[in-house]
Amino acid sequence: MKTALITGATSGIGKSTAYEFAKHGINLILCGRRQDRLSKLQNELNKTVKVHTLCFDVRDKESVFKNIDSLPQEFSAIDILVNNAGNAHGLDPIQTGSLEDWDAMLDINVKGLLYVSKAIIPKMISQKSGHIINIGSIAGKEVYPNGNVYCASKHAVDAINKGMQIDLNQYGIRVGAIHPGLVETEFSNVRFKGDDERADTVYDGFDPLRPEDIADIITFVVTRPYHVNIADLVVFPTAQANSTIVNKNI
Ligand code: NDP
Ligand code: 8X3
Repeated sequence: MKTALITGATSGIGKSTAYEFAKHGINLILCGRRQDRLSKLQNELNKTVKVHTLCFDVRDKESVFKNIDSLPQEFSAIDILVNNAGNAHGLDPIQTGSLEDWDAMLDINVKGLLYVSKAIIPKMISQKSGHIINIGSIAGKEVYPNGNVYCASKHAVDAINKGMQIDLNQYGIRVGAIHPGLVETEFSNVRFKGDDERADTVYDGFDPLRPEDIADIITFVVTRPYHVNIADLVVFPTAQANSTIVNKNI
């Protein structure tokens, strides 16, 4: 049986991926900052697979390494890492963007992903196998108005994904990124700092992706035969053509 560590498992894409992996018999290490949600998930999913939870902030490098080093023996071999934790903070032009928002996006989406990866890659190298899925975004392929620093953070994820592919290939480790377009999760609620009305308008008038759609694709990617590595994948809702064109009410 395989074991997967999923960051950002308390909501959205990460949470749906936990459910989908459980259906496929993949044991789970679920990570996030909200212990109540982690405990609830553990209670539900441990009827099907073994579940361990780790409550830490990916920005806190000491905590990242301490938590991953503390894994019990039965969870210490990690076959799959889903680097999913992340968010946008704000949607402002570069001239008025807030330093706190910029720090949050670069610290979580880029440095947090790197810390978690650094804690796990040595295990995969010694196993001579492993699979890292990096959750990027269409914002990592294109830059859109007011997206500036969020787009920069996701362009960094795209570059890190490619760098991991090059450096880890010699160890038999699979690496790939999935870059979604608009997925209805708590993403916009976080971006707009709890302004749920504004968040809802992002998904008004068209059928957005659901977190289950991305979880289904992640599961497809990790269940390919070992000689198949899906390296890079952009996924849109049908109504979305690129990062700025969404055809509403058609
Ligand atoms: P959600 O807001 O629903 O989920 C974000 C997850 O990240 C939560 O589980 C949250 O857990 C975790 N997280 C956030 N900050 C931290 C932190 N500092 N430390 C640890 N965990 C953290 O959003 P999505 O599911 O949509 O986002 C998941 C990923 O998908 C992100 O990387 C996002 O950029 C990407 N994405 C999303 C798209 C969308 O349209 N929704 C499109 C393209 C990419 P907790 O708060 O408990 O810590
Ligand atoms: C999330 C999708 O278009 O809001 O990464 O940047 S978008």
